[in-house]
Parts: sequence; C-alpha cells; structure tokens
Amino acid sequence: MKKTVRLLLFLVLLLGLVSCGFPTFTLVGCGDVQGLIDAIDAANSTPATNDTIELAADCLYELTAIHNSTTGDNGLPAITSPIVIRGNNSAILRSTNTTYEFRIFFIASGGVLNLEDLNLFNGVAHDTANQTILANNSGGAIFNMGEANLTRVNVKDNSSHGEGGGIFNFGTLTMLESALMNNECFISSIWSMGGGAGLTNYGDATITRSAITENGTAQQMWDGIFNASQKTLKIENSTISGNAVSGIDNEGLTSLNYVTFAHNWVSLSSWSGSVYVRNSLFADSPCIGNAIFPIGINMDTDGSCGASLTVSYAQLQFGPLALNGGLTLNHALLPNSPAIDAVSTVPSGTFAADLCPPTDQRGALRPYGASCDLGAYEYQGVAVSDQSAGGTPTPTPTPAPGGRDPLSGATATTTPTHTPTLTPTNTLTPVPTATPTHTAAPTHTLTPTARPTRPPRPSATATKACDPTKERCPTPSPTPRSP
Ligand SMILES: [Ca+2]
Repeated sequence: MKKTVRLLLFLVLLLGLVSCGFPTFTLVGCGDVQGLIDAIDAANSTPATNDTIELAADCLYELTAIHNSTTGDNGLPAITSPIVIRGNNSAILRSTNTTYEFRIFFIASGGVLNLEDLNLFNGVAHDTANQTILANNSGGAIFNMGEANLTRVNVKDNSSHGEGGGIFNFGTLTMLESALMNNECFISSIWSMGGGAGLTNYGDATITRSAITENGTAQQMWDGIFNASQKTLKIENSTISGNAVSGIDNEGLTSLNYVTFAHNWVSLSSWSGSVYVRNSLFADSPCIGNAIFPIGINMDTDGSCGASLTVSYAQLQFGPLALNGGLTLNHALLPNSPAIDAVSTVPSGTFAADLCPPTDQRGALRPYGASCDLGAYEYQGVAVSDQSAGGTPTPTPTPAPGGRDPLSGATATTTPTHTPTLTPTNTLTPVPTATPTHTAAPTHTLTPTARPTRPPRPSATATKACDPTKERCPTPSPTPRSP
C-alpha cells in the first residue's frame, strides 16, 4: 500500500514538472524589438514558470508602433505571467520618431513583471479608441494591475493623457534604487481625480532608496505621487525633490521614514487619510493639510510640517540635487548641517522603527558618527564642496577618514560593485535611424521645455476656504485649479 502511494506521488510530481516545464532564459539582441516581443509572448505562453528575458547591454529598444490595445494602446504584449527582464542598463522606449502614442508595459491581473537595470523612456499613455476612459489613458511607462517590481529602473520622460504619467498602479508595486523623473500628464488635474505625474497609486506601493524628482508641470498642476483613499504607500530612504505641485498628495495611508523633501512647491499635502512621518527632512518644501502626523524627530525649514526641529534653510546646510555617489539623485548634507546625527538612537516609545535602516539612499552605511542623520542622506565625513557648488558629482566618493567607503560602507577602499547607471540624463547613443518621412512635429520630446511660472507657494498660515471634511481641498493658491 505504502509503495502504491509513493508511486502515485512520484507520478503526480513528474506530471507537474512536465506540464509546468522549466523556466526559460532568452537573450534578446541589441535593439531587437521583435525579438523582445517574441520573448514576452513565449514567456506568457508558459504561465507556470518565471521566465527570464535578458537584453543586451547599453542598447536602445525603440518601439515604433502600437502592438495591442489592452486597456489603452501598448507598445509591448501585455504581461500575463511571471517575467523577469534584465535590462543591463539598456532602454525600452517609445521612439521619438513615431507619431503613435502608446504606453510601454501593461501588466494584467496575475502578471508579474520584474524589471532590473533598465530605463523606460518616452511612453505616452493614450487610447485612441476610448479617449474618455481615464484609466485607458493612464500610465505612460507602466500600467500595473498585477505585480511590478522595479530594481534600478529609471522611469523618465513618460507622459499620459490621463493619470500617472510614469506609473499607474492598481496592483502591487515595489521600487528599489529606482527613479521617477520628469514624467508628466497633459490634461489639467482636477480635484475629483488623482494628481500623480510620477506615480498614481490605487494599489499598494513600496518605494525604497529611490528618487522622485521634477515630475509634473506647474501649468497642469500635477504632483510627484498621488496616493488614493484607503491605498497604502510606504517610502523609506528616498528623495522627493522639485516636483511641480505636491511631492506627495495623499488621501490614503502613507508611511514615510528617512525621506528628504526639497524644493517641491508643497512637499506633503494630506487633508484625509493619514501620513505618518519619521526621521524625515523638509527643505524649502512646506506641508499642507491636517492629516499629517510627524512622529519622533523630523526637521523642516518653515514650521509648516509640524516637525520637532525647525531651522532656516540657510542653517540647514543643504546640497543641490546630485548623485553624490549613489545610483539615484539625492541632496547631500553639508558638514555643519543640524540634520547630521539628529535622529535619536533611543527608540521613542512605541516606534522602534526610529532606529536606523542599514544604509542610506545611496547605500552608504548608517549610522555614521554618533547617530543617524535625518532624511535620505547619511553624512559620511567627506568633503562635499564639489557637490554643494553644483559641480559634477564624483561617482566614487573619497573614503571617509575612518576608512569607510561612503558608497558601500566597506572599510576598505573598494570600488563600488556597480557603476552608477541611472544618470539623470539619457546618455545612451541612439541607433542611427532613417530620417522620418512625416513632417508633423512630435507633440512630446525627451527634452522638457521650460516650465511656466507657477503661482506663489502657500504659507503655513494660508487661509483655506474649502472644508476638508466635505470635499477634497485644493492647494491654497491665488489661481485655484480649474476643472
Ligand atoms: Ca550620522
């Protein structure tokens, strides 16, 4: 009897292996878009295996046509199964020589897309057949209804005719050492809908050691990130800088730890839901809303964020947006900044998470010195005059006097294990293409145009005519948003 059972179990296992197959690994040649499409189709045809597609290094995969119109027009097949795409610092982009508008990736419910070391440029979410359906026109680089995991992925210069110029998330999204940069939406944001030009989140999003910078335009009034009612957003060790309206506009449940906000028109806006803020820094970036809850030690430069510490911007000793030895843009703390070692080493009561994470945004070990520093950057005792002067950031910082490598945290002077690849500008050389025959001017270019002048920023004492208990209230501004 026992033998029969064992035999049956063996047969079931064998049957399972045969029917499921083994994960496949496909190499796609440099710039071979059809090869990439074929590889995705093949991977989708075996939904039980987590298949890997590897792109050639430092190549451009230029999409020129609409592949399908699943929930809007897409340049690549919908992701319906678990797939890993290793980018090797290549870019998948909507060609600047096409007049078609389409997003890059649509991830269906049940699909899992793991992207590594990849750039996603110039996607435009549009549904030519259903221009009034907001979702179909959302998510310029990625529309996710399944699971999307981005590791060292640069989402830059994407846009939409709906929400989420960069990413529109309805599923589960994780971002690690990744960037949302210069994404935008074309329509004017109105209060009945989300406002995230970088990311609009109607799902569950976790962002770690990443940068959300310069998304949205002041004219169209879009934020860096919008987090919808009852949806969760967790951000740690990340920089949110230079976004057109709010860095984060929250209606849901947002948790922030070691986040640096700088030079956003408003850093945080939250009139409903809740935003819990710990160990974070607000530099020239005010807060508005009554649903922001600072915990423990935070620092701001105008008192509007309810932080326990308020200093002037000049006192803060704060560097410009630069790589500072990391993979994603961040702001250095200069040698005498009061944010250095400002985090208590003693957990404050119930919130043990006041303790330092193992590294900062760049990967430099925390704590350096007596304690952790507020925000995404841990000062390593190195001279940063080149960074504060706005010069070219040094990709390999000088090891600290104590012998610690600022990037890796190693005690030896080892070079970084990987070179910074997510540079703020696209340094990839496009494959030469024939001159396009059409003469119509493209509506979008990779080079952002100068921003229109935006209205004065709200002050902490700005009066608000709107009742937040009854409606979603706009940013106090002399020129309120129009629907
Ligand atoms: Ca420190």
